[in-house]
Amino acid sequence: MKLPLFYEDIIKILPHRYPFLLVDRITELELGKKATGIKNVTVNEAFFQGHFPEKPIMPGVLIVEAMAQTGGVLARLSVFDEKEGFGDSIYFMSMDKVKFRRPVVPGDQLIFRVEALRTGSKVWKMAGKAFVLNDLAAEAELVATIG
Ligand code: BDE
Repeated sequence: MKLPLFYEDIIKILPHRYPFLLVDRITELELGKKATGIKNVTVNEAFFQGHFPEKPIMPGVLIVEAMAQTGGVLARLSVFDEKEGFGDSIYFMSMDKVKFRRPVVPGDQLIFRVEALRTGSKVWKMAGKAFVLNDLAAEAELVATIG
């Protein structure tokens, strides 16, 4: 697969659209193993209108959502089959050990690193970390089911 994956590629893999598509680019991908995604956070994000009107901070739950979307790209491409095409939809079933380590603000570039901990045809467990430069902004373990 030719990297990076751009917006036009990502919308063929994920069903998410504005204002809920939260990964701009996939820069690294090892099928069945790990992926790196990027989101450039600007002051124009819809969610900054309300979170918070005088103090723009990216909602931590959306950082985890963006991390999960990066994991969704990894899982969906990993179960791609020459004959069958993409696997069925991916649904996230649980998230554990979620930590918000530092605020994410306009101008930050978020880098999501997602690693598969356990893979299968039905259940995927992934570890995700969201960085701004070298600072850990959030982390979580994500469990998704395919089908
Ligand atoms: C958020 C996530 C992880 N670590 C730190 C933070 C954080 O600094 N949140 N700050 C929220 C915040 C909200 C409003 Br309203 C406000 O006026 C200010 Br002064 C804040 O720091």
